[in-house]
Amino acid sequence: MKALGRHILVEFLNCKADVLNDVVQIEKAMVEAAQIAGATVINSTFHHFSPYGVSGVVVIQESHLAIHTWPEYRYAAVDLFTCGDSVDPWVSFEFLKKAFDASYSALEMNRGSTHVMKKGSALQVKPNDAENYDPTKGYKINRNVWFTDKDENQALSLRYTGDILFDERSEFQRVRILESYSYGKMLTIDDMVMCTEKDESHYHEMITHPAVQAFQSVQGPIKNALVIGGGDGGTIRELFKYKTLDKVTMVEIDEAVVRACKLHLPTISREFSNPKLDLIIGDGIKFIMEAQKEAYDLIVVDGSDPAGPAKGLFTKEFYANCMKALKPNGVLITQGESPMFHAQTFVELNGCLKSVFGQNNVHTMLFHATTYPSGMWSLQLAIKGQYNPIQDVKKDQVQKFVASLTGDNALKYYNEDLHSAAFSLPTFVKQMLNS
Ligand code: SPD
Repeated sequence: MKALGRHILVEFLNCKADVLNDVVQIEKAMVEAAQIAGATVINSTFHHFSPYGVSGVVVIQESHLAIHTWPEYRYAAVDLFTCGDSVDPWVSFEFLKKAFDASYSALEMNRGSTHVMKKGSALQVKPNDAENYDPTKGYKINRNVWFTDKDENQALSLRYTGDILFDERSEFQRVRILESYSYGKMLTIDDMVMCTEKDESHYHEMITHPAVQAFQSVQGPIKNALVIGGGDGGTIRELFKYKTLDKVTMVEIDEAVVRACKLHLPTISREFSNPKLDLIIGDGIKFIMEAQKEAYDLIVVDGSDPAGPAKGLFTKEFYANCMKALKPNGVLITQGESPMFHAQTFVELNGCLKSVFGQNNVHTMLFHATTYPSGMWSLQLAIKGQYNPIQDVKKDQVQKFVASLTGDNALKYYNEDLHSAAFSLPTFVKQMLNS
């Protein structure tokens, strides 16, 4: 190509009027149009005008897609501007034509024809090194960038420096490590925050210690644990604070997550070298289907949200298999999503676990997940036995354990008071679970 970019000016005519006035649908279509063409979406902003019309832009790593609609004329003016060879703007065009059910006229222009320009040296323009991407170093976007974890109506955004330390599309998902301004490095999967250096302790301590402490109060030292997911290594780091463990088996589906975290998040992933760890890169759902009966004291389900490969971690079949693989008095703990952000999944997962483990054997905990949407996150603790993780826990034992951890091992979130506090639920959450 003898130009820096390709710019298609499109007149979409005879479009569906209701679509052209629906800001949510338009934004979704424009973002998908970018993604389907292989572009990397940086951000999008869309606005609805009263009474009719939508304007918006999707900023992509390779330039932008923009739209202005006049629903009363069933008309949309669209700009599809891409740079480089990796993205074909006509793929976005085809997608939008279908989405708006439109007829069209379109004109393609080359932008920045190189034969009329000379590359200057005086400006010292810093190259974007994304094209020479090296997973040990990453690359930088020289822009003002936000990472946004959102659904259609709510979002949590963290501003990051533009340093993208790791960025790979694995067989399952897009795995990135970004440098944020306020929370240190963060692991993201697709468009969701998985953990950040600053607040990962909240999640990893709470998904581990309440369950182990409850188990140990009744059954004695923990020996054998299984982690499904947990590819960043934070959960096994917490587990290996129990020296009585003979073995921890961890089944993570995506080796890219483990590799990324070993490279860039050493404080989280430091126990991957522990000789008591049996790390299996494979499907946890299949693993548990074939697992030995009554093998584990503890099963931790440290998965992602119920989209992509983690979907199967929210089913009755999966938990029935977990129940079989637990020893008598064994404990299962799973991340339970947010009562505010994923109300339905939160309630359904609790019901699903009760149907497997029994109505009185499933206990909900809440904790502060400051970088997950809504900031309010849950864990579900299920017991294969007849004891209670709050009343039967030996508080002095918890206190002793917490006090014994010093230096790098010291806990930042969990303690003996929080053990029972985490099970105290706000009224609206109790009502959600009883309805
Ligand atoms: N929305 C985020 C839910 C992610 C739960 N798992 C995080 C992995 C941390 N080990």
